[in-house]
Amino acid sequence: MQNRVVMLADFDYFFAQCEELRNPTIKDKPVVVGVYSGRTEESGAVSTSNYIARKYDVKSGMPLFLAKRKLEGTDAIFFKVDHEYYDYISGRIMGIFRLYASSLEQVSVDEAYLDVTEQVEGSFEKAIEYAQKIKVDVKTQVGISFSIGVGPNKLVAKIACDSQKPNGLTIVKPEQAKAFLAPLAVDRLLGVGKKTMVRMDQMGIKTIGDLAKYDCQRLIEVFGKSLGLYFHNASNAIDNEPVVEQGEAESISRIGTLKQDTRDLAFILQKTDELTEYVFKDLMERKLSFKLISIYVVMVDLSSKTRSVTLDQPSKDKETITRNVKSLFEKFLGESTLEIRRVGVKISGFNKEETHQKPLTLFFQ
Ligand code: DCP
Ligand code: CA
Ligand code: CA
Repeated sequence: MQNRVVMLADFDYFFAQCEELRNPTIKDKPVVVGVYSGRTEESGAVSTSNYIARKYDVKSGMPLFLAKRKLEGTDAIFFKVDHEYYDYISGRIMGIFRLYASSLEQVSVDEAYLDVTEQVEGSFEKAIEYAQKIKVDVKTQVGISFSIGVGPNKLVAKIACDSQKPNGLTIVKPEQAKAFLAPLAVDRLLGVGKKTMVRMDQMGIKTIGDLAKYDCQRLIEVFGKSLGLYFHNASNAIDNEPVVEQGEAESISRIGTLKQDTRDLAFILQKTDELTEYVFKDLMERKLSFKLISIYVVMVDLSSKTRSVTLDQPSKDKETITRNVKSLFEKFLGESTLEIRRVGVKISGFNKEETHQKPLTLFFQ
C-alpha cells in the first residue's frame, strides 16, 4: 500500500491578513485585531496581529492596553474582530482546497487538512510543486497567503506547518519523520499539556525523541492503555487518523479517469479495483461496515450515471465491494452504448453506532 501524503494548511496571521486584504494601504504598518469587551474603550484582548506588530512583542491573548503601550509611537492600526467577514474569506479558500484534495478536513476557521495522496501519486517531490500550485491559486483568487506542512500523516503535517511561518512550505518525508520530531519538546504533541509534561519530565522525558525511545509497556502503566499507546505511536511519527470531511463522513468514494475511453469490462475493472483499494483502506481506518455499494460512471459526452446495490447483511470486506462493482458494471454496459471516460466506486450505509465512535484525538479537545 502506498504512503499517504497529507497537508495541513494554516492561514498566516489570519484575522489581521483579512483586514489587510480589504485595506491594502495598511500592509506596511503594525495591524492588530482585537476583541473589545465594551467595558471601557481600552478593555479587551488581542485576537491576532500582523508580523510587523509581532516585532513589537504583541501577542494573541494580550490585553489591548498592553498592545497599545508596546506600539506607542508607531502608526499601528487597531480593528475590531469581524467574524462574518473572516468566515466568508475562509469559506472561499476552503472551496478552492476542496478541488485539490480527495478529502478535506477543516479544523478551524484558518486550518484544514488535505489528503492529496492520489493527486501526487504518493510522491513527496510532486507534493512540493502541488503545494506551490495551491498557494498560487489561492493567492491569485482570494489574496491570502498561508503556510503548508506536508507529511505522511496529520500529526507530522501539523508540526511541519508550525515549524515555518508565515508563507512556509515544509515537507517531511516518511523516512525523515522520526528524526524531524525527535528534538522537539514533548508538549508539541497534541494531548501533552502542562500536567503530563511535568510527569514526563520526572520520568526523564523532555523531547519527543526521549518519548519515542521510552518503554511502551511502562508508558501504558503510567498513562493508561489508550493514552500510553498514543504517546508511543505519536512520538514515533505513527498516526493513522484519516483526513475526514467534518459532518459529511456518510460515504467513502474514489473517482478516477480511465487511460482511454472504453467499453471493455476488464479494462474498467482494472481501474475500479485500484479505486476499491483506496476506498477499502479508508474503510479499514475508520473500522466501519457498509450496506450500500455504488458505481459512478461518466460517459464520453460527459453525462453521468450511478448504479447501486444494497446488501442483505452489513459487510466489512473488500471482496464484497469488488464482486458487486463487477456485476454493476456488467449490467451497466448492457444498458448503455456510450464509451466510458471516468469511473467511481462508493460505499455508504454505514452502521450508525460505529460512525459515532470518535477518534482518540478528539478526547483532547
Ligand atoms: N485567535 C484568537 N485568539 C487567540 C488565538 C487566535 O482570536 N488567542 C484567532 C485570530 C487568528 C486565528 O484565530 O487570526 C487563527 O489563529 P492562529 O493561531 O493560526 O494565528 P494566526 O493565524 O493569527 O497567526 P499565524 O500566522 O501564527 O498562524
Ligand atoms: Ca491556526
Ligand atoms: Ca494561522
